Amino acid sequence: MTRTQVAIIGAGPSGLLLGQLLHKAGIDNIIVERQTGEYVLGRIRAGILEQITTDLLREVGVGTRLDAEGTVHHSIELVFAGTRHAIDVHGLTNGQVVTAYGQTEMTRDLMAARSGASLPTVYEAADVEVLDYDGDKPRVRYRKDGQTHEIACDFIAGCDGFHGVCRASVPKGSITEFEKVYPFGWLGVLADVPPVSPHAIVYANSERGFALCSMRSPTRSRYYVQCPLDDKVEDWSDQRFWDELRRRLDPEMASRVITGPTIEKSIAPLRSFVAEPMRFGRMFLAGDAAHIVPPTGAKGLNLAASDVKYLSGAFIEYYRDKTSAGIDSYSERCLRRVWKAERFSWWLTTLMHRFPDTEGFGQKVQEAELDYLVNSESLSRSLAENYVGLPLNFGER
Ligand code: RFL
Ligand code: PHB
Repeated sequence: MTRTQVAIIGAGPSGLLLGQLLHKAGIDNIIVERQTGEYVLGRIRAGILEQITTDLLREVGVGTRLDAEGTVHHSIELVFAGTRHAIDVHGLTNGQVVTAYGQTEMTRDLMAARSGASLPTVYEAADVEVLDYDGDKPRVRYRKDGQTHEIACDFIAGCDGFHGVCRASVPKGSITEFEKVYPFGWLGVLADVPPVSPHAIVYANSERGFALCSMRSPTRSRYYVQCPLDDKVEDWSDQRFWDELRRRLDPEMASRVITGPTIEKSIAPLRSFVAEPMRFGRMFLAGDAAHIVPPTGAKGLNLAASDVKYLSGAFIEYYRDKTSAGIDSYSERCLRRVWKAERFSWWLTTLMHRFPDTEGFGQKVQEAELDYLVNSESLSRSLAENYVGLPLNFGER
């Protein structure tokens, strides 16, 4: 049987970042991942990193490419009722910014750092099981190459995403789940075309539904439009996508959209979800394994980063200072921050999307709220400070 201090399930952003933070603190860890590394890298997802997340990446030594290739955004733009308004995020938050850097790129950098330091990662681990985390000697069991393997550890970190095995292994009576499923999805495309706005991320409310324009680099763009949940990617030719996107923007911006062949197209459902608590004996959930936000607020990946910051701190305190205070407060600390991001993401989703009952009145109320928001410094600041991410110790005494 192999032994390690922390067995991490999942090599997504939370598992990889946690592994790196622990390694920097001299804590052994093994990552067990169901997929291949290429598969993990093939998932096109998030793009917007809060300063907390970029600081963590630099802290673990993977900031070089981020600093060279990431694009710093000082503002976001809101489009509604055929007009466009900038929110000066930088100015409203004492100089804070967000950085556009694809989740794929961040994952690639973390994987390279991990293999560069010869840290163990088991890819293509089948039938992963988390065992005995209620007691003192947790274990992880999996199958690979026709054989059963076991890892003995002090702690298990469940970084295995929404469909992972860790949360699913907890008895139903010990966990409470809160969920809201939205009656629409996002159709996203990636294309090697210059972004419509190199300076801002554009969020559009329109009578035809929501649209989002995000730059990944000066030559690569990510666009989304709200679509019915039962739509299939095959229903959306490139031409149909670009036409629909333009119809949802203000006329001047629509005329500036540069189109081209798409290199990825996918539909994602929108969901809010929180599981409480995030600790079960010696097993800790982090990232999407514990909570999901609709992507409107760009918070999912950033919450994964703040969870593992708290969790690595708790493990460091346990091994170095011989105290379990951080471990004991992990769930409560995370959930406080998680629920604020849940609230923000739900609010922005509700404000920007067309719901089945939006109709004339609902549309007018959304436009009135947006008009109030862009003209009220206090509301604009509230949006901006949530967008860049609340401080890690926000509200703590
Ligand atoms: P992940 O990325 O799902 O990784 C979990 C890993 O665990 C593996 N796994 C298992 N391994 C072993 N045994 C098992 N039984 C396993 N089951 C699963 C999986 O293969 C996988 O490799 O979770 P993690 O690390 O917590 O990271 C979370 C982020 O991926 C997620 O929150 C973001 O992508 C959300 N998100 C966004 N977040 C942002 O902060 N900013 C954004 O701009 C943003 N945009 C987005 C998004 C998510 C989107 N989609 C498709 C859901 C845009 C979209 C469209
Ligand atoms: C992205 O670039 O994929 C992106 C940007 C902002 C969001 C969600 C996704 O709110």
